[in-house]
Amino acid sequence: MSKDRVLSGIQPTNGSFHLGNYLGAVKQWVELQNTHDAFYCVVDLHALTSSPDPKELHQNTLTSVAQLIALGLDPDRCTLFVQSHVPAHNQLAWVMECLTGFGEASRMTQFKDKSQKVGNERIGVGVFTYPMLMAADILLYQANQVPVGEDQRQHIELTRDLAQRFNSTYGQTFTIPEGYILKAGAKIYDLQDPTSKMSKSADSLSGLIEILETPEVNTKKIKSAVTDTGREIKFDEKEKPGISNLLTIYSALSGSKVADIEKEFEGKGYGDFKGAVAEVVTNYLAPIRKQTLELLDDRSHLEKILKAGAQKAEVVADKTLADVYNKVGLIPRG
Ligand code: ATP
Ligand code: LTN
Repeated sequence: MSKDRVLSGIQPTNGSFHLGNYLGAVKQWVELQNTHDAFYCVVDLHALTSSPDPKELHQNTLTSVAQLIALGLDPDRCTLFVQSHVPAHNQLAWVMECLTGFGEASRMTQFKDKSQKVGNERIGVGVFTYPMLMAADILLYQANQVPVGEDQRQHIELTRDLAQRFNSTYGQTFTIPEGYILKAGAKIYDLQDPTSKMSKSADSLSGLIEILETPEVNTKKIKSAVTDTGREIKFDEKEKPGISNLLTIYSALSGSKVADIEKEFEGKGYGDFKGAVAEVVTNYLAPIRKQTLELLDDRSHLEKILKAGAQKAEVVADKTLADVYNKVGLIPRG
């Protein structure tokens, strides 16, 4: 029996991923490459919607690829590629845009939030069509599952609607994908504001644990994380969001159960616990940071991996695109 297929993407919008990106998304990608036919892309075209500096986008795309490999993606066991290297993504996106209602696209909360922030005159049309490009990313590969965070649920729903609409208008073409969305436990919160998620777009970096940050800086951030009143190390998201967040992080990276960690720290104070969390985090991240920097030093090796990834991806993507073009009535070039 052939394996189910998964596809996911991550934007190269920052120099470093943070612990939320890893525990909420990339860790699942690493596990899924063992059981699924997995396609993962760095979605550089999506990143253009936030008008990044060209040099930064270029470097962040390479840094993202290097980090994904250092975090455990194995280019021999999954297809790792850069979105803009496979032109079929844009080509299918146009077909998806022609299939989407204006009202339907206007209801996407990510678009609504961003357009409210900057206003209709300044919001780019790319932010509006972002979900149709994402639908193309997924549908080109006939993915069965899409591992993403909760914030992407609405985009997956739209993708499913578009796939169903296309199939019923033009005949069976696309696999209908499902979101592979983790439960609340995998959400990591800001160290300074443990009620908001750890996010690249937070106002301050002090609540963010970045994968590529030095151990000294990450230790300092963890030691100054906001904690709660009382002195018990106990998981209680309502009353103790700060300590609960640190327990989630400690548990995810050490493999110990939360209950066992609570026992281990019985009678000890927040200071001891934070020191232990800092140690687990920095020990976990040290080899990842080292390998990322080594990979970035060997540009031609990275480029080789990306070339092979794009070639593998293109075979699947071009087949779907040709089928779509044929079904909607475009004549083949011959
Ligand atoms: P921004 O907050 O600026 O939108 P981000 O930090 O959320 O950026 P994305 O590139 O949008 O990063 O997300 C990449 C993946 O990481 C997504 O699947 C997303 O759901 C997941 N993710 C992001 N932040 C967290 C978090 N704090 N906890 C768990 N998962 C997260
Ligand atoms: N919108 C997603 C990134 C993304 C994606 C995709 C995720 C772009 N294309 C295809 C899964 C499948 C985000 O912001 N996290």
